[in-house]
Amino acid sequence: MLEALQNQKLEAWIHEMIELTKPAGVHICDGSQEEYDTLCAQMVERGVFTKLAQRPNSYYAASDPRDVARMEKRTFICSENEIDAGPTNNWMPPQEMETKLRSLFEGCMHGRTLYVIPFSMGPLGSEIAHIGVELTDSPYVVCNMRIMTRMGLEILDLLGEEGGFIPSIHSVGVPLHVGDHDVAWPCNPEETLVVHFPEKRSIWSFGSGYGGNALLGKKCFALRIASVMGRDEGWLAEHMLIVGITNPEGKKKYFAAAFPSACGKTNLAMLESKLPGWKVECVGDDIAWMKPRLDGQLYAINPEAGFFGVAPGTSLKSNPNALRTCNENSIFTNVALTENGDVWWEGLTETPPDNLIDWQGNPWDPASGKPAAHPNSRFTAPAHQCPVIDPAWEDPEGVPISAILFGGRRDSVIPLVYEAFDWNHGTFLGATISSQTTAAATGAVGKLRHDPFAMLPFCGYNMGDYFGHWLSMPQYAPKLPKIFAVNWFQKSPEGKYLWPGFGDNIRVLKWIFERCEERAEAEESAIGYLPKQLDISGLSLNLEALFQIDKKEWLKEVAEIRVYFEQFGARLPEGICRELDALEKRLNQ
Ligand code: SAT
Ligand code: MN
Repeated sequence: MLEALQNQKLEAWIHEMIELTKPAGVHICDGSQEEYDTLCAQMVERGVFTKLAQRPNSYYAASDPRDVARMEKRTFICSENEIDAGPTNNWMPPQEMETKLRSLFEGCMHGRTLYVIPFSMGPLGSEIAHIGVELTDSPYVVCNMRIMTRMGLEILDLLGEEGGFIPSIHSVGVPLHVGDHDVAWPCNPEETLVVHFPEKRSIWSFGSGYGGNALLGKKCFALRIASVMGRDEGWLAEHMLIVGITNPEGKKKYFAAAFPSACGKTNLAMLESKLPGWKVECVGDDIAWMKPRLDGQLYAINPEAGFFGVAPGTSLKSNPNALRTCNENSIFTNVALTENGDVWWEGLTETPPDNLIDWQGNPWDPASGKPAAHPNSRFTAPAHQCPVIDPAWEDPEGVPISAILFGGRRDSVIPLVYEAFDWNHGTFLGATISSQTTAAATGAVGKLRHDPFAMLPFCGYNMGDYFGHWLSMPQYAPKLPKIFAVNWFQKSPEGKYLWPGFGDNIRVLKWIFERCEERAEAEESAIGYLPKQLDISGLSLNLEALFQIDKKEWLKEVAEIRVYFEQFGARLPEGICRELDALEKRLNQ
C-alpha cells in the first residue's frame, strides 16, 4: 500500500514510524464518504460511537473522564534553545525530549491500525494554505480530522514527489496485546505529552484523544508550528475568527477577532444581526492565517474546514446558526444523550428533557448539581453546513482584513469597545489581553490570567519575539487593518451583565465598520478612541457604565502589566515598553 506514495520523504518517515510504533496494520486515508462511514460503523460496533437517531449521519462519543480538555502543563515547545520557547511555554532540550518520545512511542500502536491522514490546512492549492500529514492510531481522530480539514488522496497528488509537509504523529498510548480488552476511549493521562519541534517543524502527541491534543492540524500545526512559519516568512497565524460584515448599502468588509478559548468566538463568527440591513457571514471561527499581498493588505484564510465548537451555552437564542450547522454529519463529544437518540447540553433548552444520560454514560440526576454535559463538550461539524458561511470562505486568495478585534472575558475595567491609536498601540492591546479562564483547558475556571493575543497556549516561540513580529508587520504589509479592543462581559456590582451580547454585538461591529470608512466619530481618551455614538436603538442600558474608564483601576492594570512583562526580559520589544509608558503617562495627565 505504501508504494502508492510518490513522496520519498513521506514514505521514509512513515516507514520509520511504523518500525517505531509497530501497528498491526496501516491504512492510508482516501478521505471518501465510504471510508468515513465504514470507520463510524466500526466504532459503533465497538461502543466508541452511538449513532444518533435524530440527526442524520451523526454520532455521539464519550471520552474517558480524565481526558476532557487541552493539557497545557503537558504541552511543550522544544526549540534548540530554551529562550526561543520563552517563559510562557514548557520546554525541554529537544534531544532529551526525542529520546523520551521514542521510548513512549516504541511499540505503542501494537494491536492497533496506524492511519495515515494527508490533509491541507486551507483551500487546496491556495498560496496561503499548507499541507500536513498526521499518523494516528485513533479512528475517532480520523473521523474528526475529515470534518476539520481537507483530507484525502488529492493531498498526496498535490504533494507530488518533492512537496513539503508538516509531519505529525499521534497515539492514544495504549498498545493492545493478545488477550487485552480495548476500552471505548483509550488514553494514557499519566504519560500525556503534546510536543512541538519548531526548528524541525514536527509534532508528536501521546496519551490523549481529545480535541486540540489529538487533532493535530488544529492548535498544534495551524497555531504553534504555523506561528513559527509566519515569523520566519513574514505572515501571521492567529487564534482568530474571521467574519464578513455587509452594511445596508451592500458594502462588505472582513474582520478578524482574537478571544481566548470558550469566550464566544463561534457565537460572534455566526452572529445573527439585531440591526436591520446588517449581515454577518462566517469565514472561520477559530484560526486565521493572514498573509500580505502585493496591494499591501493582509488577506486571511480559515485553515480549517469544520468547527470544533463548545456545546454548552449554544442555543437557538445564542447561536442558531451553529445549531443548524450540526443538524447532520456531525460528531458530539461529552454532551448528554436524550431518550430518543438526540443530544443535549446545558443551555440548549431552558428545561432539560427527562431521562437524560450524562456525558459519563450514567442516568442524569438534575438534583445532583453536576452538569449533564461536560463544560468543555464539543460538536464537530462541517463548515459548509453553516447557513451563514461566507461565499468567499474557500477562496484560495483569502479575504482582505479591514479590522482586527482583541477581546477577553473581563467583568470590569475594560470598556465595551475602543480603538487603538495606531498599529503599535494595537499590538500593545493584543499583548495585554487578560481573561477569566474557562473549561477549555484543564485547571481552575474563572481565574484572571494574561492571555496575550489569546495565543498564550498556542504560540510556538518566545512570546516577546512574537510581539516583535507583530510590530514588524508594517514592513510586509503597509496597509494594515485598524485594531480594536472589545469586552462583552462587563458586569454590574450585582453581577448582572451590562451588555446583552450575542446578536446585539452587531452594534459594536457597526461602529467598527464605520470607523474603517472614517464615517463614525470617536473621542480620544487615555486608553484609545472611544465611540462618540453607538447605535443602541431599541435597547435600554447604561452606556455610561459600559464606557466608564476608572483611572485608578487602569493604573493598577498598568502596574500589573509591568510585572507580567518582566518575565520577557530582553526579549520584550522596545516598542511595547514605549506603549506601556505612554499609557501610564496619559492616565496620569
Ligand atoms: O484546543 S481545542 O481544539 O481542544 C479547543 C480550544 O481550546 O479552543
Ligand atoms: Mn480556539
